[in-house]
Amino acid sequence: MSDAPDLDALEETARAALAAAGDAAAVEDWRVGWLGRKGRLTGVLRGVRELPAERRPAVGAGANRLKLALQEAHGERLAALREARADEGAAIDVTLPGRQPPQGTLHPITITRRMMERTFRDMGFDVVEGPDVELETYNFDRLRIPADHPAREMWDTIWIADEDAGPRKLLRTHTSPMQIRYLERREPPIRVIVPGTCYRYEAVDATHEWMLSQFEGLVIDEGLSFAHLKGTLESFVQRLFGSEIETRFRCDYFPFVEPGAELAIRWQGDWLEVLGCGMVHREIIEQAGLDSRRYTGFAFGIGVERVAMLRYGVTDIRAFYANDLRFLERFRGSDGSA
Ligand code: FA5
Repeated sequence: MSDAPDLDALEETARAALAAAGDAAAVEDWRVGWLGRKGRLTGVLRGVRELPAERRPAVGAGANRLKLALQEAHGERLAALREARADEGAAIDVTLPGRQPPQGTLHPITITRRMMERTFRDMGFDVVEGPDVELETYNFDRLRIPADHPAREMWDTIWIADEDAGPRKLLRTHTSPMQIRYLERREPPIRVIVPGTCYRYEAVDATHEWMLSQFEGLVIDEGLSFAHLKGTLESFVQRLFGSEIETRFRCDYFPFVEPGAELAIRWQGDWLEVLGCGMVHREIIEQAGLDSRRYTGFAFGIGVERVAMLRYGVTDIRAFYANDLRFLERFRGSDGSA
């Protein structure tokens, strides 16, 4: 015949073991060890039937009460552990070192644009921008390039398909349309630059991209001559590349200037054309309602990618827009200051 179990001692042992279970896995082990099919308390309950008949009801009832109490304690322990874990997640350890998110770098063309813009601002130029989607008339006709003019072939054009029969639109092939737009709104003296992206339907090679950036320059005042044009552009180039830089002016043709020229810079033993320029054509000045005997001026269009190639020693223009991070990483730390 078995002795009646000491239920108080059992409860104390079980509760101490439960309090020592530090995580969900340990609590589960405790549950199996005490309340499972082969658990200690289950064994006690099974042993009740071997007790003398007169003791069975009291011990049986006590063991059942203990089972319920331990089941309740088990639930409470699990809830307490869950709460502690949630608190841990919410806590912020302010002593941990900060984490720096990955940082990008400025694109070399953005750096070059900013540097060029700063240089022109220092020389007293205003800065304005114009639309990338342009009307045919500003990009060509009003620059003295009518539809049947052979000079249109100088700019292979990306046209905007438009169902309407309205004026034809295109992606501007150069920033020169802003000469006309600016002259519509402003009176001389004018000294302005227009940075902007241009688009050409042309074959790409080491010095030609189909998408390029230009800086248009327009200066109109009384008494300006080709000497002012040369002086301004040489001064700009020297500020950018130093006074040792070798430059070459040659005659060139653009319908909206007369005379016209190109400026090239010595580059890897060869000449790289960086800009087109000239004295603003008399008709363009008259078209703006100005007296061309009183006002004269000059204009230029500089290729930003070409300037960037020279400045950074880049031998293939296509590298700028190929999105190769190893190339772009080289410009980390540059800030565009001249
Ligand atoms: C023009 O676009 C004229 N609008 C420039 C101008 C303005 C002349 C004002 C007179 C007065 P051109 O097509 O040559 O000209 O381009 C000017 C400059 O842009 C070039 O010297 C070159 O630096 C750059 N450029 C031209 N085409 C490309 C190209 N496909 N890829 C990269 N840069 C180019």
